[in-house]
Amino acid sequence: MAKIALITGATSGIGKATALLFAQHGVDLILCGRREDRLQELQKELVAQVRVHTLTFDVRDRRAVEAAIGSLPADWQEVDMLINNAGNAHGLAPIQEGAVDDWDAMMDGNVKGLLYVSKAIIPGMVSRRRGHIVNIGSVAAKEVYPNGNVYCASKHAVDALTQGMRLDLNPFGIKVTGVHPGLVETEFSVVRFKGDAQRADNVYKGFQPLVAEDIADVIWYAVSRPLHVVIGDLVILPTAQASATLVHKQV
Ligand code: NDP
Ligand code: 8X3
Repeated sequence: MAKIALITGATSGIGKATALLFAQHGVDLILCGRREDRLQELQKELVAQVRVHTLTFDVRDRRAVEAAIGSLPADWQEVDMLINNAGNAHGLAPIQEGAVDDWDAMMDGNVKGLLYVSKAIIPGMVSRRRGHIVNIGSVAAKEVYPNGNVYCASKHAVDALTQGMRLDLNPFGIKVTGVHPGLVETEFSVVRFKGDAQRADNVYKGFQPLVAEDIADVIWYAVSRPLHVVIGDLVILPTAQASATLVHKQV
């Protein structure tokens, strides 16, 4: 029987690329996001390859998360792989100038949203004594950069939760992996800069950034290891990037 993966943030970027790659490997997919039109488009594209079920919800809305995952039909409930990918940065400002709404969006989405989804999936994995959780952190989970304050805090929390999950779920044979990308050209910066495409483009000028497929590749590598192997933690950077703050750009 095909394995089942639930991917949050499947409407774009890393989540979408992961869905496309998993489908090539015959993994049945539960695709989640807020933009229902995109989920339906992706479902149409993939349904010839694998079974696809879509769930439209905002990860920040605890009741919506519970209702959506609680609504899964019986033949979708045994989730083998949870890819906690949904998340974004909102704004890039010094702490004294940051917008509280942006802080709420990041802490509620990147941290609490990941927890709500995990809470809905983990009990089934525990009772089956198997499963794999992949949390998408960031280089911002490992380092703090100027003006990144709350986004970095949210991703440091993801890193801590990844480690905590690995400890607590260890007796049940559940694998937990942290995937921490550097600069990946997706819709991420357009969201961070609130639709300012020019400013977003500038982030990736002068060097070759990662693309979403690079990270999907790493996620697939992690989930396709033999049963006795867990990839604990991976940082993936573009070759031009040495740290959160050092990127070699050609001017
Ligand atoms: P995108 O903006 O392209 O994708 C973000 C995805 O998350 C979308 O599918 C979006 O779906 C979903 N999402 C965001 N907020 C919510 C929410 N409140 N509820 C439900 N879904 C939500 O960015 P990326 O693909 O780059 O980002 C994916 C993950 O990778 C994020 O966690 C990000 O922090 C992380 N990351 C990104 C890096 C980069 O440089 N791009 C580097 C390191 C980590 P929808 O809007 O339809 O709800
Ligand atoms: C996304 C990469 O450097 O903008 O997590 O934080 S960065």
